[in-house]
Amino acid sequence: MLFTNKDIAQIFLNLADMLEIQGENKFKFLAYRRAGEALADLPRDLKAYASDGTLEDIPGVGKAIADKIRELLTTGRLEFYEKWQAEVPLSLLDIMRINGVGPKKARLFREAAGIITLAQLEAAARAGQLRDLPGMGAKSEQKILEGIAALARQTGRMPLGKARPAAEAVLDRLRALPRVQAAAIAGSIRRGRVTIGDVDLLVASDTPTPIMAEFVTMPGVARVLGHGDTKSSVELQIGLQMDLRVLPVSQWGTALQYFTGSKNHNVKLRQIALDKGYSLNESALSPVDASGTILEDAPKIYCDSEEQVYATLGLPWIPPELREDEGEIELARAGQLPQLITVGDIQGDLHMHTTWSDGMLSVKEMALQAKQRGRSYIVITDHSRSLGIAGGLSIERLLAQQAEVRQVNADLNGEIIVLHGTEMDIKADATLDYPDDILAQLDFVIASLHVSLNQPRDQITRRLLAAIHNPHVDLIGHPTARYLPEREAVDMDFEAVFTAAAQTGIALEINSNPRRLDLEGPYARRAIELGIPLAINTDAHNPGMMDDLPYGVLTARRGRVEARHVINTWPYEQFSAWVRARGT
Ligand code: DGT
Ligand code: CA
Ligand code: CA
Ligand code: ZN
Repeated sequence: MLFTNKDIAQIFLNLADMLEIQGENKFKFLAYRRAGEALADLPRDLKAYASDGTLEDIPGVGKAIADKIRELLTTGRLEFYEKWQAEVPLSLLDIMRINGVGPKKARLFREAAGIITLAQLEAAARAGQLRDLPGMGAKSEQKILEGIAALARQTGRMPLGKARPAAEAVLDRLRALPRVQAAAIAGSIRRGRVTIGDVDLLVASDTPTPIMAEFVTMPGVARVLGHGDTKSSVELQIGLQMDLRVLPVSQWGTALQYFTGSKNHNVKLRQIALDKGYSLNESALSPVDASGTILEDAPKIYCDSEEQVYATLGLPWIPPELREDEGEIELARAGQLPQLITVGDIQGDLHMHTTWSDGMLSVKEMALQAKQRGRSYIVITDHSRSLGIAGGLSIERLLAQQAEVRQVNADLNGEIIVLHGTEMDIKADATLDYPDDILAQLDFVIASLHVSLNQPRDQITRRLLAAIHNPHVDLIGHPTARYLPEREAVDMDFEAVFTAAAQTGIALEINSNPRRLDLEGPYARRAIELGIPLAINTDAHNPGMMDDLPYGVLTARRGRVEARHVINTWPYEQFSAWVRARGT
């Protein structure tokens, strides 16, 4: 049995739930949960860490957890997990996916009513058998049924590119109301996660009532899940849950910090606060005594900015994209936070399509659109000949296109520099779609996977290595080829691919299309650690897609990427010298 990192992560997350249901020591189950979250995000195979002997360098992985990972990798089993499954069936964990049902309720349903599956719970609720259980009632029974229905409607987490515009639209609406002093998106959207569970909105105002009233009645609301003066929740017709909190502007800093998360980052900040004699929550820093009890008479510290929250804890402000408790607090404390890249750093766009293949605009129109958005150079990279469905270019058409690009470039007279390239397919048999003598005539060559994405790991890896080792190829486009939500990343040997990329000096792409965001943050971080150059491109097929650039930059920031790591932040001369040095 072969385990992916995500499989192993899930085992630890399940263990955390199992231990919590059984009322085990909090430190134990939190440790498993923390490890599970860390493992799901790792840029390398756990096998590689195991063979390096570096499992315990992973944040959240100590000796006990490392032993369990090794047991899984070597035997394909984990005795400890099997023992726990005998105590807490996996089907019971499903019950905790219902909104409002945590480990205590799951345990209650099982112990008092023998319920261990969602179906049994639904049947019991319909039969009115839950309302008499301790702490339950007719109303909470109804909530369970609603929760089960909501679960069935849920298609899982929503891509950032869909959730963020929806959140911004609501925020704009709320900002326009009277007496709104501040408004922001918090939660996973602010941190730039690729998929979003629910939207967390914050508004600072001294008049919450009309703001909440607008929120629960605005167009697009399918259901009101809660309506109060400090917190309301709605479910939108597009299947997205939104929470809104309204608070006094004097507490803006603590609230924004708290609701931005992540939870793990906050847990660590709270510990730092305690060490300094404060209890930190969403409204204030409250002085505590040695036992951690809040001193009611001592004055609280209210923070109207996040900077003040971090400063009170002796830290510089930490960019939201880094707040995952993956070492960022230690970096902040040491004064070593990276100078994260910003959208304004991007000068060129190295990947875009025109009507020559499957794009919407001509070469000249794309150039003008890019210029309008402040780009100073672009590369036209249409699809290559074998990609028939996308109108891939034969060699003759590729050369004809080159003549057009040269003409447009001359016409634009330096207003924006337009280069000629290709997004060449890496074919299923690991050959490239154009011969070397043709590639040598192009200004810039991207190679990408588009077909036969379900091939086994060996063959996918072989294809990528073939492209990386071709001296004419400058960039691997969207390296894992994932396409949210329907297509997962290809199965590849990251270690081999990244090692080869580091050796040949080829660049890897962070594709800004919100359905791709590929490479994702943890991989981008690994790439720069190995000295691999990156490029953040839009892959625009129409002018609107050029506006996706912020998603790519957000993803890069999650990977701790700085402008200097990204070849299209460089001025044209520097970029062009880099390409020439690669021998294209
Ligand atoms: P999501 O919604 O799954 O994409 O992820 P988040 O991070 O937006 O999580 P969410 O919506 O549950 O909570 C928003 C933030 O609020 C979270 O990042 C940190 C904070 N928060 C929520 N619940 C807790 C909690 O129980 N403890 C702590 N420390 N923070 C919490
Ligand atoms: Ca959220
Ligand atoms: Ca939330
Ligand atoms: Zn493309």
